[in-house]
Amino acid sequence: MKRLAPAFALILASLAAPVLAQETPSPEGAAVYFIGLEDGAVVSSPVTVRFGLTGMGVAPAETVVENTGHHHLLVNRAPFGEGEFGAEEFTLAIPNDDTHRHFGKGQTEVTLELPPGEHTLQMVLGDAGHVPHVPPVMSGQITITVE
Ligand SMILES: [Cu+2]
Repeated sequence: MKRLAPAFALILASLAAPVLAQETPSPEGAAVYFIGLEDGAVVSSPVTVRFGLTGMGVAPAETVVENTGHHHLLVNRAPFGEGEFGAEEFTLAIPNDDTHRHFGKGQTEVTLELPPGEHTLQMVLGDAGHVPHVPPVMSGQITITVE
């Protein structure tokens, strides 16, 4: 019986652990970035936005493979984590609307028609279920001006 004790303790410990939502970890150093588009850039519409990713791979939505994700582009909203839902949005599926564009087929660029004026852009990588990784892999928000 003595030899079974440690295993039994382990089972008890796992039963006592709280049930946590599944988180998708990101590896250290993973980053997304805009390729060839800098904060303050003055551009003309349509604007081609290219998504850079280092330290991870791109996989389509619903594809569960370690250290992968798909791109999301946030257009004209508060910086991620500072909007309506605050920091809670780091734990939620990214909404799917004009402000939150999903590239669930694994696309790495998009061409946007934008009216003249200032626009903000931010990239956030999402896991198979469109939830940001832990820690989140996202760019800073940039502001571009469309002439
Ligand atoms: Cu998505």
